[in-house]
Amino acid sequence: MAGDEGQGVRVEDEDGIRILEIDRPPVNALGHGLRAALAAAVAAAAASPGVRALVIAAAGRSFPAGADIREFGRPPQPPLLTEVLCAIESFPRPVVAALHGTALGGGLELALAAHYRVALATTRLGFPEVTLGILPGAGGTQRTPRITGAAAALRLMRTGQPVGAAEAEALGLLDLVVPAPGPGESPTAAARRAGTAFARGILAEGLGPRPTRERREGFADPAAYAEAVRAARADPPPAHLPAAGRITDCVEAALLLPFEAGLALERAGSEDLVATEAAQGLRHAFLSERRAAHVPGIEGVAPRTLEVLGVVGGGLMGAGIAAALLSAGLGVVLLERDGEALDRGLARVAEIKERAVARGRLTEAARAAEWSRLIGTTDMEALAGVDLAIEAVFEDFDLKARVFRDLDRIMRPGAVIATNTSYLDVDALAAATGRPADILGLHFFSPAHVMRLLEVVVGRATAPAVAATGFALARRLGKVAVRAGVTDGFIGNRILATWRTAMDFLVEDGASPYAVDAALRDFGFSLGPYAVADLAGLEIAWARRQRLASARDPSHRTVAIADRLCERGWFGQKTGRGWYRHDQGRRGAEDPEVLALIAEERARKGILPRAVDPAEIVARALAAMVNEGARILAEGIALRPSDIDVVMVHGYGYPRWRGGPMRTADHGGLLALRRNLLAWAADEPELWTPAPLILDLVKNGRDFASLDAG
Ligand code: 3H9
Repeated sequence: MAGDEGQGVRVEDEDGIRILEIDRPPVNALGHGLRAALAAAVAAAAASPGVRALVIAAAGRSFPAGADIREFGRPPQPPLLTEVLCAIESFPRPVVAALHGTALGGGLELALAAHYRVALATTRLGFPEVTLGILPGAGGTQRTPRITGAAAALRLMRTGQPVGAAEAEALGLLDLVVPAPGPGESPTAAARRAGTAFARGILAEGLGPRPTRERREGFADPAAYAEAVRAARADPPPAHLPAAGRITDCVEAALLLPFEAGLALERAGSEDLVATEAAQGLRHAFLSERRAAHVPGIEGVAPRTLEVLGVVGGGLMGAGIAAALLSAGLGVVLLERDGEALDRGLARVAEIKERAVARGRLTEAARAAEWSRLIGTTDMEALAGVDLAIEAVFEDFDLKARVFRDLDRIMRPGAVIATNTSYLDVDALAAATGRPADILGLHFFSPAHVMRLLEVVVGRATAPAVAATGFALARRLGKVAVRAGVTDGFIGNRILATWRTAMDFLVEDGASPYAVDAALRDFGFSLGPYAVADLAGLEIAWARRQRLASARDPSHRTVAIADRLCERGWFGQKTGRGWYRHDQGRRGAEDPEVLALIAEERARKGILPRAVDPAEIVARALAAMVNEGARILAEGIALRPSDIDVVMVHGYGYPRWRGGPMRTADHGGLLALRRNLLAWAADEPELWTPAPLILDLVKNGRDFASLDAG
């Protein structure tokens, strides 16, 4: 953006020290305009003989959080970040970087191009590039190991996990860590002050520039260096995620090649990787998650205050929700119908916390603090004072409506009532109360303390502040929230139902459920749909099929195999049998009796099984998801295609590196999708008739991504 030229860097002088303060909200991403401004400011400082030292700091919440991800995949606009950083490194007088917030990716590379680094104790530093399918492309792979050696550099860059300031100091990445400021001073001002004081000290000591490219501490033990590279090579990433391998090559090159040649290798790696399908998909996933947080109509609307929340039902779901709320620092009142059920519910919460302690994710003291915020009760009146109550009782409309009526009677005006239903009509539940504007759906995914997705189901009457409260709660819980409208199954479960129908048709036609799961695992799902069904339990979908049976068009094809399993009491893992046998190990073994039962069903319907190859399984799974996704979009149930992608990645194990089904459809071309749908619709029109939106997009030469922007 040419209009950005010269903007984003504030220049101030203090006793011969020039302070460059980067100011590009929200996270000071190093986009083109900012790079140009920084390059110009550095050049101007170099040409000013009165400037004895340079301090690079940042305004707002953070030192740069990296390159501007939105620019990736477009033609690079000069100056390149790596060029700007080389200019900083060769600055003729000392350069100090003053860090606060999150110095990530290109931001950390900027810090490493400075000669000295100072940080607030609360700063997080890291190279998350690998999570975007790329490598640190502005000298990070060459400068970092010169300071830390190969093992730490590889760990930082291949895992993408950030480290705190103390660890970064121990690795040699920071020269000084200063305490975070008290309430009287902003982190920005504190970091700037620390950086300037450090620069003054350097000048007083007569120290000069210390270019990282000339440092050698990290090369002190070449054998250990080579061993770390060898160990990384012995742990190769999957073929579709090549970034970690290229990072290893670059770190190896740092020791073996001159600095400039190492930079050239890094540059080539960066250019190759940014164009890979994985990098495109991961970038799409990152940006989609952020976009999902922007919901028209509630932007800028203040959420209601949340301090103590009620959870109705201490089953697996309710206990998981309670555990998540406690982790977020909230108070929880857990309600069960009798003492025994309450004991079981509390024991479930305790077990979750016990596992967290055993894994070192929670200290004993923190657990005790969390436990003191939890009240278990069998008296509904105990929910009178909560700010928001989430019902997580059995999936039955009448039961949930009764709970809603009771909550409505007891809870104070202005308090929010939420349902965790997976399928039921949130508008009808709201109508059971006298406060429909205060009702919403909060659809957690199981296990609720682990899964990051939350569908915020906004009903016809839900007030904007109540919807905003759902999003605020998700943020507090560290979850990714997606707005969904009211429909059977909302976004995710409605797509799942269609996708499962398509797979059930294939199984009845000749594929085995195990072949379906294997094909989708090879595509990148962590689990196939039948393994997931066993994990979640088959009974909820069974109840739903029974509920919808009377409304079903009798001319439509139905597959009864899952009903046959349920009739035998095979509900999945919890009963030891489902699609798989679970008596020998967690993963489940293929079950010849299930295959026999499928064969019986085929015979009953006179279906001659046909061969189904993995490519067809994947093509039909994807087409079913995308076709249903397109209908959901047209109905306004999902706001944008990328929201559907977020739901499928975070709630259903869709491979993140592919971005999501709508993106995969764009990638493969909507024309090919339309061709498949039309061909399959000839036999099964109720499932495969293309959604009008897909036909429209194809006709106008557009793709789903073109709808994301709006
Ligand atoms: C890189 O640096 C490559 C280099 O090696 C150089 C190669 C040549 N770009 O997450 P939030 C936006 S790769 C553009 O909600 P939080 C985000 O979209 C990069 N925009 O806040 C959102 O916008 P909006 C390596 C970015 O407090 C807003 O900032 N760096 C970028 O929960 C707030 O974001 C990374 O991978 C960006 N780099 O978390 C770090 N980052 O308000 C990626 C953020 O319009 N970023 N935005 O919706 C993060 O991990 C988190 O955003 C962060 C803040 C921890 C910084």
